[in-house]
Amino acid sequence: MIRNFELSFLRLFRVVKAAMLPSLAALLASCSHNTATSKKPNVIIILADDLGYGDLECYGAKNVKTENVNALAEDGLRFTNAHATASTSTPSRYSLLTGEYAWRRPDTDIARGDAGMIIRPEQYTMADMFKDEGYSTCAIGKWHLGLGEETACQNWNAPLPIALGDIGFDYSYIMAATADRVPCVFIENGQVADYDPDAPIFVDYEQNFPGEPTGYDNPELCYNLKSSQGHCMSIVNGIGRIGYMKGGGKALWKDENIADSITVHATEYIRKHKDEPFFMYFATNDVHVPRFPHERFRGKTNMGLRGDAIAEFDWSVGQIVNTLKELGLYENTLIILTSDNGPVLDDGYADRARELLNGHDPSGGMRGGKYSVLEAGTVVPFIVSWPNRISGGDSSNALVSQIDLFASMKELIDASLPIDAAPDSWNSLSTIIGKDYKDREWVVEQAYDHTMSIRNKQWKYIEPSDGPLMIDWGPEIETGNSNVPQLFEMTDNVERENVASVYPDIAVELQETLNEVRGK
Ligand code: NG6
Ligand code: CA
Repeated sequence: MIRNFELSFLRLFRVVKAAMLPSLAALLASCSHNTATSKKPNVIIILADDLGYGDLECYGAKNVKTENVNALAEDGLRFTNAHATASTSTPSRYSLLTGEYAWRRPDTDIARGDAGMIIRPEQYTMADMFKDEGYSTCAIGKWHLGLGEETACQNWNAPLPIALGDIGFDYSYIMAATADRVPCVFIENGQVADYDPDAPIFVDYEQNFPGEPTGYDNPELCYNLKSSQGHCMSIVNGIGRIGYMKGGGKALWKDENIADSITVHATEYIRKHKDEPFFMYFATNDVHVPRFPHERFRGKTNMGLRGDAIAEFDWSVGQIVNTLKELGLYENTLIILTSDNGPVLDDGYADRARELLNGHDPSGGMRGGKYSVLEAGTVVPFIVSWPNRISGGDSSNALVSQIDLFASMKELIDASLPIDAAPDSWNSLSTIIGKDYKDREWVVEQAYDHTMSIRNKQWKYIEPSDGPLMIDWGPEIETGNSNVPQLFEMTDNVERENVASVYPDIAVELQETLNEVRGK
């Protein structure tokens, strides 16, 4: 553990006390009438993976029942113009947890399973903030932000020298990267959970281990899911993965049990910490590939594995909410349910996601999807519930961004931050909890190839880029790239007609704002 006195000492000096004026948090606390409501709220971020704006019933989906998410939206506030900062996982999650745009750093693209820790112990995270304010903190589920000191140098058979405990999480039970990347084991507090000493774990992203089967050589061993693209290296649980791995034994996960494992760890955590404020980062594997939901969700929808994975996600949400209700914690828990990026259908496994849509539109009518700079890449479901403070049943069309969650949570708990923490995060608590409907001045969006866009409520500008018009390695997704500047009027969140030549001043102004944000 690097977290030591030196760091805390430094932080102590770097800390600047929050504003002189009473904060919204203080005002909220002062108008409460009993201790139950003035107690610091628990905070849970439920972060789905690749869940599109149109994938939930309360956002218009017809082919899947998402009653638990619907109920959360009924009790809270449903946003219709909320953005992730990037249309892929690693940069999106990096921004959310650090309050810094991922594109400010060169090493935040989709991470390998053996990536070294991208957020280093010196960097102040949202979890650090909650911890410093007396919260218990945990991360459960998909991580995808690297582990250990250095890429490709981890010893998976011993405690990792640095892990989530060094960036503010008291407890963690995570998948190192994604379900389609090795190592296919859970890591609990920096070491492999259920470690099997008879099956030491080795991981390599360059070459296979002698004698180990791969999806390339032994496709017949991919009995659970076939690849449609890539995913042909090591085979675990009858599914080909990205990266080579050997060993694992009883520690290897079964994909059909991932939702159960992480959900049980989350509900257990809530029970254990019911008497103290807690912050939980609950990042599901659903609905990322390989989609392989438990058999009790099979056939719940007419959309095959992808639809059934949405049903499984909804179940996880229900388990968390029911546990909170049972313990009397629901009213004073602020839940933010959202997704790391937009939807994709065929993302490298032959799960027939496209063929079985049956009229479903994961992107909710927007253009593009995961990976793209178009709206469906980053406009995500965003539901906020906190019965003590939010009366429920409302929706908000305010333009909001996940980058602002850090500063907004700071306001919520009246925290002090080191001076250089969360540099890109702005406080929008009042909008997030529905006290107002103020739009963010602009949001910046990053595509997989780093094409950037900036939009405000009325206009969206996409920088010129020489990238392809469609993703050129598999998923059938429009990128939004063009070699000329693009400007769209965003009346219904759809990029329809490029009007850059009709309103050149607006295009130039947005490009200048983007340059300023970048050059900051
Ligand atoms: C791509 C993978 C895709 C998914 C994605 C990351 C292939 C062919 N495609 O490279 O399956 O893992 O990376 O998704 O390997 S994310 O949501 O974690 O960013
Ligand atoms: Ca994702």
